[in-house]
Amino acid sequence: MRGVWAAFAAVAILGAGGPAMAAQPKPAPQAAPKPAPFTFQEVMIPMRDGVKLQTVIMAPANATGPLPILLRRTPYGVPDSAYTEVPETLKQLAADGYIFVIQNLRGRFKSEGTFSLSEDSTVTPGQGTIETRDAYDTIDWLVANVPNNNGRVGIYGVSYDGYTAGATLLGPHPALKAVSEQASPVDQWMNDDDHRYGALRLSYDFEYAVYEEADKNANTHFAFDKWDTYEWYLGVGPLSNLNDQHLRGAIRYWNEATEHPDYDAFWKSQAWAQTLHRSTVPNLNVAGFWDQEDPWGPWQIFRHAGESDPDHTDLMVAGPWYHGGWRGAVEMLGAARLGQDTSLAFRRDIEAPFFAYWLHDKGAKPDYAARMFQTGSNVWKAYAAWPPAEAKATSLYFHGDGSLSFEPPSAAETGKRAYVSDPANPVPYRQRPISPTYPGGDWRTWESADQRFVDHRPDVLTYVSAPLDRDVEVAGPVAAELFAASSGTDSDFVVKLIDVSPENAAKPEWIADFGPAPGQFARTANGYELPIAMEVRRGRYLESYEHPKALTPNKPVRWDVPLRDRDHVFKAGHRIMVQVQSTWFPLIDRNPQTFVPSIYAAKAKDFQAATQTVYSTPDLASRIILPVVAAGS
Ligand code: PG9
Repeated sequence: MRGVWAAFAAVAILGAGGPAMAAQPKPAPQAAPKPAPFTFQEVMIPMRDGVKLQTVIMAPANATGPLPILLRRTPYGVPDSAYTEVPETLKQLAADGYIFVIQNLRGRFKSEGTFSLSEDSTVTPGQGTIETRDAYDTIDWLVANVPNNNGRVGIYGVSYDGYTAGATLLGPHPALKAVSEQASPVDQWMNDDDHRYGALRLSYDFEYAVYEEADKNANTHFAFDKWDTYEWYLGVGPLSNLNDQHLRGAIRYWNEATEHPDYDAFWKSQAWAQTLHRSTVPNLNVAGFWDQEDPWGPWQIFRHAGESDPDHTDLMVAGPWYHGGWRGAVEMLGAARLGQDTSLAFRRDIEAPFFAYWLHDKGAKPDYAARMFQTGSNVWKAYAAWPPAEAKATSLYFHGDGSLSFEPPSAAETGKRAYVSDPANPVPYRQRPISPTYPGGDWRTWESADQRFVDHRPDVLTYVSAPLDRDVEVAGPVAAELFAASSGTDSDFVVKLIDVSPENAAKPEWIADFGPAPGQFARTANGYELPIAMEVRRGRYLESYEHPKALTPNKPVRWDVPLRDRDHVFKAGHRIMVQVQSTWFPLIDRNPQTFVPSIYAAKAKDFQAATQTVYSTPDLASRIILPVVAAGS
């Protein structure tokens, strides 16, 4: 999420004065400078153990009475001067009047203490995490020391900042009245940034560990000597070479991740949301359906806090967003126009009213359990409960001829299809060249990229339906149940659920400057293969996350692939597609396809090609399970 906050920092730095200029002709008289919208103060706030945290306080310069405090806690750095104008992404909140407080986490930048990614989310029973306690102490100090505050505090933030917001729910200060965690991770082995059900998110985990832990005073990009990281990671060979040849043991989080391949106490002690069992403070949980980093955590927090929520203060919002997209201006998804700035709508109609109600006594208490921007139909929906009761689990079956239909396979059909998965030639997760994660700027939208770029590969199986004769509305948790075998003793299966636009759906259009990378991207909706859900499962963890087990070669078994919550309409005339593959590189590290005690210690000889077979017989009926809302319900 660093992009959005980095932009804030850039505004602040430019506001502080640009480079020295050579002598210039006398400037023409200028209009008087606009009054600064915020006052600025930097303080070091003491925590209970004496560690002091660098904190900036920006109060509206024109405040006429006491205001609530909106806190954001971050590992990415705080502004070094006041916003010279209200950032676009805060305008809707700022209109109600807040004292904005931003704090660096312990061990980051000028904040004292040490920072470790793993220790930071480790739970101490009964006390939450370090961030639960530091937020408590910070709020205690703020309400006692910030002039003209009204005694109420809200906390919000995206991603890491979202985690620090979410962790307050484990032990909130009495002055904390509203929390909006946005894209918070909750369990880095099970899902989100670092792994997916134990499969390592290689490029993200490696590059983020360096980003955060290489230097206390900076966010550090690993210095690749190739722009196409697909080629770079492939050239590294077995994963142990990353430490042997590059990091040399200097990055603690990378060492820990590779020393703990399985779901052991190290990871379980960081699964902080498992200890949340009630809605302690009104909480607005926000997720992006196309979030390429933390799409899963907010749903877990919503579900855990919802275990006891008598006052209906546990809320869920999701929309057509990449990681943090709701703080940007998302008007498109892939090649589809959404008909509005969905991010602005969220901030104006959902986020600002949520905080205004709990911190200003303004407006009405939110009366929904969930708000979703439903894609396909492209409308905002309000749900009294999530998942909606009217959605019924409906099977979409694979067939041996490559088709997909709501009819189960018959005994007369060819009941299987196969391909060879070769770790020496893995399927790229997005079109090459695959730039380094953050600096390239194209990382944030890869999950909505057209999947035609892999259609031609012999190691990608495609199943596709006939054009739909009616809309298929899907609202709730989606899953795949794959019956598949590998000739190896370990293996991965990746399942992608795709919405295929009809040909001639729209005139080809050129969209200038989509994203921060300069240049133009040609995009057309015609035949666009838009991923709706994608996930990976690793064979060694099918039976147990704690105790990996070898697969029996060529024996078909069931692969349950959770595809998370969705709210999407496959429109009449569109087709539904599924792609199945066994590599997704370098997003996911290569499975050697030979069972070894730890993949992170696998040797070059362990990486072997394997024949992968996907079944679609009456007994081994591979399917996607869709929560379909019946027309008219
Ligand atoms: N996805 C980032 C992150 C959060 C928490 C832990 C590790 C990484 C982020 O954008 O902050």
